[in-house]
Amino acid sequence: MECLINGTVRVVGDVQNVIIEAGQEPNGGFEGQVHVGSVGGSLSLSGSTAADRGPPTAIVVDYDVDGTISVENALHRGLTVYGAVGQGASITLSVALFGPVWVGQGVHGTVTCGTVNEGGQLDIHGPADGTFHLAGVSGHVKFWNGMGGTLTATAVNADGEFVVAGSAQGQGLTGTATFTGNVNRGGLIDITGSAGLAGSVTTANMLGTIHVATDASGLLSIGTLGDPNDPNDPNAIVRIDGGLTSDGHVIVGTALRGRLEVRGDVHKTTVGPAIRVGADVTGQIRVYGSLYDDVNEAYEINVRGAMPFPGAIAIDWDGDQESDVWEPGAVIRIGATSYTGNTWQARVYEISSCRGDMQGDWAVGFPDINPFIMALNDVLYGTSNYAAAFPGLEGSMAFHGDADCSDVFDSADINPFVARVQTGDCDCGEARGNGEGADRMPPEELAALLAENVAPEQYDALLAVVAAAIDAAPDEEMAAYWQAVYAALTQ
Ligand SMILES: [Ca+2]
Ligand SMILES: [Ca+2]
Ligand SMILES: [Ca+2]
Ligand SMILES: [Ca+2]
Repeated sequence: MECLINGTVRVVGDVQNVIIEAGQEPNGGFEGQVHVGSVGGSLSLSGSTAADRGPPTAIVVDYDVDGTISVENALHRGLTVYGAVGQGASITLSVALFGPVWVGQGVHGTVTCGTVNEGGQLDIHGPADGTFHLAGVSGHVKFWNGMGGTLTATAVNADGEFVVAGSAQGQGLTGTATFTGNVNRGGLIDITGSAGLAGSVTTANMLGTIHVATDASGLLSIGTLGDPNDPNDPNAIVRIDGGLTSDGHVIVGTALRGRLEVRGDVHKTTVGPAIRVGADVTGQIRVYGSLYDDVNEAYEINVRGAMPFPGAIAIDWDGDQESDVWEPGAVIRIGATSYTGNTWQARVYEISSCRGDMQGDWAVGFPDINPFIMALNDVLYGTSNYAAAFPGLEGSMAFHGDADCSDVFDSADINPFVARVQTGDCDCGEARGNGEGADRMPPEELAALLAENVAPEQYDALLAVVAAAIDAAPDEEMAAYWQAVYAALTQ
């Protein structure tokens, strides 16, 4: 069958061969609709589908595609397949996608698509164990029931979304997805199905967001993480809400300048270190849970470069949880140095369980005064100087600053903090952490101690904190005490 049409072609049975010739935008384009039962042969639009003309959906297939559908120019309007794209079958959208493409019952064959433009949408429902070739993603691509096939694409651009969802157990990214280009700023790869990242995702440089809503038991491999012009890029985020389980591992080929967050645990693998970075870390690796030892591996986290400031790695990043541990035997290797436990001087942290320990050495004392003043000042005045000065510790700042164990870090913690500095007491519990039990030093002595341990540029912050202590004093005696401290500091 060969015809030129301006209206609707409706074929109730199986289409064997249909060629529709249409002009190209802006002068021509296919303005009608092809509505068929199933496609056993080939259905081809040799031009583009005209934008803003004709019915919203250019091609409708009520059942399966077992042959080929091709659009040799841009698809401005929709393509709907209510059935499946069978094994050996194909849909080829040669140039670009501006409208919605919807497949209801899975893809076992091949889908090839030019750039998915802003407003363009590719939705695949049902099993997707076929082959997918996409150009750049500036619109939305969503696999509703997992992706178990092979996908190649170029970049994910700003506002582009590549989503692998799932509605049942075992659905997630179980196949391989390879992005030969970058995930650009504002671009998103989102794996929300319950199987998580069980297959692999490979990208070039990553400046946007990769999110895995459950565990990662497969491979996430990216080129550089973060903006090459920004050593510490807080907007390039790889976030795994679960753990790195089974053989789950993350490889950053060169520098890590953004954030790598594992919100669960880093478990044993059989495939080498769970986290590997090929060059320097100047961003952050945040493990919210535990770092477990893999007895078969020398290192659990391996950074081949160095970790200059502000690079940081923190285990139990979000604050001390007793069940979250850096397991003995687990090793973080940076360059030629192996770390086997908390090493605050190198910003390799197992987050401290010590209240008042603001710089991460698992003790509370004079060195904590300066960071405490800085942190409380941030809380009171909305600045973020502590996060900048102590990268890796901002997630646990409120825990450590909460010297009175009230679950809130505020001015009421000043007094108990000063008591802890004097006694070295780290713990919460009965008759502890409330500042009692420490002999209060004379206000002039405390003022001298504070002044001595606070950096000159922090002096105003110190005065603000002492003023806050006056306001927060529980009684007149304490208020008078802090007024005397303030007077001594401002003499
Ligand atoms: Ca090991
Ligand atoms: Ca934790
Ligand atoms: Ca300390
Ligand atoms: Ca508190």
